[in-house]
Amino acid sequence: MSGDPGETNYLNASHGIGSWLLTRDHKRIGILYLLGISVFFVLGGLMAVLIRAELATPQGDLFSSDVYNRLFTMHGILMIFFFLIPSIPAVLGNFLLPIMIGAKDLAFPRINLLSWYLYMIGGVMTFVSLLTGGIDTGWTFYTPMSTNFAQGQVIVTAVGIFIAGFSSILTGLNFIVTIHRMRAPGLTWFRLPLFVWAHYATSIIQILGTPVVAIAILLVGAERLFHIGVFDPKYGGDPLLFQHLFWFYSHPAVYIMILPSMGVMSELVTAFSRKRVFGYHFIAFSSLFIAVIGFLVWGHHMYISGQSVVAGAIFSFLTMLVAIPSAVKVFNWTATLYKGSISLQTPMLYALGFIGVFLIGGLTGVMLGTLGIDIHVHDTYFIVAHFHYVMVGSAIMGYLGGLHFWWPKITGRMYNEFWSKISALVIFIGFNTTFFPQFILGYLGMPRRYHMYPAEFQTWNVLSSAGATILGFGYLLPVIYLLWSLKFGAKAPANPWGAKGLEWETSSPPPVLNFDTPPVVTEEAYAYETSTPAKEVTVGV
Ligand code: HEM
Ligand SMILES: [Cu+2]
Repeated sequence: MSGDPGETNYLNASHGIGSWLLTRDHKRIGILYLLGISVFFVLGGLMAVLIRAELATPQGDLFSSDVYNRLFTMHGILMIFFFLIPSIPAVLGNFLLPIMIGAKDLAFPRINLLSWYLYMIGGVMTFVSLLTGGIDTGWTFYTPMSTNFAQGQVIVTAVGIFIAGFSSILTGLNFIVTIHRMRAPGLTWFRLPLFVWAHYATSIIQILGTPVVAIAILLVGAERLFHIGVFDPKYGGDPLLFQHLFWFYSHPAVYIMILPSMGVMSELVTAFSRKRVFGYHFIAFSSLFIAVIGFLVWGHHMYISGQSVVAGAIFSFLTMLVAIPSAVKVFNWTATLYKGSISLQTPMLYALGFIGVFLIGGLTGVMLGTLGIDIHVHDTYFIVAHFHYVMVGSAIMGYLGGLHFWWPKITGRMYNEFWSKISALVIFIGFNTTFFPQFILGYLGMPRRYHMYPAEFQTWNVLSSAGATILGFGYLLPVIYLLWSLKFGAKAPANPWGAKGLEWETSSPPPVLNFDTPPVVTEEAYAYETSTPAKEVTVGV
């Protein structure tokens, strides 16, 4: 296939800001998301740096408790609703899903563009709420804090998140219809790449879960304004109802963040060990299983809310169940690596990092699922460590691994392999130095969401803050060498990694309609054994 300079592709087919802002090309929309998401990630990241600076010393000497509350709230909201949830589906999913199934675009290109606008409007509103006073409820919006006591811009933020929720729902719908209706001839369900399966499962969660949280958050706003009595006992409401509604979405939502990353993992592990993925069907079905069971475990966030022991025990059991499909995936990736011909290029470094980090995140999740342990560490830094291991460690590593894997396809340029390897390493070290000490802090009893702490906790906190600095630099590096590659990077061939999958059969960057000739699929995904041996490529500027 062609990758010749001078050829028209989706990037140079039309010019000018208008051609981007009104585009209906899923590839360009993926890039629009990439820009939006990166901005929110940087903003959320700056807040994280401020939080860790405050926590480097036991006294609250940098911010008042009030400002600190607003900081971690906005950090959580930006990172979860405006970075993690859309990151892989909206950037990589948008770009790759149609290409991977041999389609010309998503089923509803205009709705896809609308989704991006909704996302941006929601994000800007939320950020404006910060500039005009912010909110101090935590990203979880717990009542009665959020309805009766919180200061600031709860309503503006709630509406911002509500609007962005539509973006998530519409993207999910778009993906599901696309996967059902637009697969290339010969592409049966069990020939689909596992990345597509993961997005299918994610989309189900987005469609079923997001309306619940959107309405719950809207009700918080309504309760604040009109005291309608949904959450306020004074008018017949129940503050605990909010937690049920919130976690009914927000537990599945953690899988919106991790499932796409797992999908990326399946692609990376097979491509860089040149092996058919081990247990294809198990991995595909485990995604669906997670999507279903994920809706039944929300009560593990409410063990100490006063719910009955029976409810606690049932939620504990179901929580353990949901760990099984996660473990299945980890076993299958490991088995894929076994006796594979492994090459340690940058995306693979991220994939291996993912496996290590997710193991710790998942196992501590199982610990938390145990009633007794959870009661001890509830609302301590142990929780913070657990969810950062799964969300920052695993989900972002998958995102970065995927971004590096498909960067040549997306941009048509190779990045500097030396610096990308360094940054993968720095991120791994920085991440673990930041968050591992928090398990210890939490176990020792340091509560989350305080800006002061007893002096005896300082050593671990300093370690964590130092790690955060390293991590920050680690994240900065890709920004630099990826931008650099756009101008100075070597031209990417159609298939720089010698990987399998339809996306590697079209040029880099792809033509406007993805393929010069519509593809026909004749073999299963990851048919590596039947292919020519791995092409080692030197990647550099
Ligand atoms: C093996 C799978 C997992 C299990 C068994 C598990 C279990 C738990 C439990 C029991 C809690 C509640 C602790 C408490 O509040 O006292 C918790 C909290 C949390 N988990 Fe997980 N988890 C798993 C995977 C994940 C994944 C994949 C993510 C994200 C991608 C995640 C993100 C979170 C978050 C954000 C919280 C804290 C929420 C908050 O209170 O702010 N977990 N997890
Ligand atoms: Cu949960």
